Amino acid sequence: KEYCVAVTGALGAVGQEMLSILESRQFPIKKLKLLDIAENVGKTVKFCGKEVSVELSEPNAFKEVDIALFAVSDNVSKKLAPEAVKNGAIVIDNSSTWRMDPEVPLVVPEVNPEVLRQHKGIIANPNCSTIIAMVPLKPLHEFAGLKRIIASTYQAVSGAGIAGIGELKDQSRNVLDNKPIAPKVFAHQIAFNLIPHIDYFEENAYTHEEMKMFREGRKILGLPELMVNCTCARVPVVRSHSESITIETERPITPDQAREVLNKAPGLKVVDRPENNEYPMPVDTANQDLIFVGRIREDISSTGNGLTFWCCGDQVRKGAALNAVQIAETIIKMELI
Ligand code: 11C
Repeated sequence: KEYCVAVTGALGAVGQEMLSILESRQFPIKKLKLLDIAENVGKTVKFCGKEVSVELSEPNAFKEVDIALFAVSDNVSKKLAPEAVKNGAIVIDNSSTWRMDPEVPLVVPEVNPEVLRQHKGIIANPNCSTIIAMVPLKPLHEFAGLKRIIASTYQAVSGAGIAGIGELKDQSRNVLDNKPIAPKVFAHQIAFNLIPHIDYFEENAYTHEEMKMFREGRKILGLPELMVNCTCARVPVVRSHSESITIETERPITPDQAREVLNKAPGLKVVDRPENNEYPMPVDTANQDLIFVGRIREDISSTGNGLTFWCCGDQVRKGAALNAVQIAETIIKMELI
């Protein structure tokens, strides 16, 4: 069977990546609709060798749509997603608007596909750094039972969209040429620096990005009591987020056991040969589908069962566009459409 698929926000960084993934994975598309804001209407995008025109993203555009992939802002999603559902589409939404809504499944297909059965039209795609952490954490949880997570993220500028990449490149040139810089996308200079601040500060002094790992992680893993402490930093890397993760588990797990478990789990590649200087790095995971995991070792500070590892993943692909397309593939496979 083939489906009418809409990509909303088709000209943005995530929308463009969604299109390239739909094409490369030969998603069963009967008709493709590209939707975007008024100023982009009429522009064309090549898909499977044909030029497709961008139409206005508005409720009536979803009339014949089976699956709508949303890569739009929170405000647009809040208004438009319910309208798309009313018009008969299943919405897979990349914004943060619906993620914590108890009626909305929050899904990483390798981790919790079963919750898709409860969908009522809108399905939420988690935050990119959360997705990247969940893929290795799930199999470790199944083996040893997660009690606590301490994570530090090193997030690429493309997490802030195409403008973030431009700012890093321009600033890098200007700093090297001793020219003045004027940060716009980020609160401070990002070239030759890092910024321990992503999204706004909440009342508890953690950033909203850090609390996404806490709240979304608990929901995805189905562990409402899980202890999560996260620090998120923006680093001068163009693409792919990296994360240092330490876990405390109910039952013991050795680094060898962890490697074995992670080697067998879906969506992962273990790259862990420190003797050959082999470990995951963002330059190696950019444009890759898998999350790379390495530096797997005992947490030598732990009083219980502690394990530490490092992972990297392309946040535009697995952290956003690919995960959304995989959700669409999963709802088809589970016959939920
Ligand atoms: C970043 N994680 O790297 C953000 C981008 O909630 O979907 C995605 C924000 C979100 O800046």
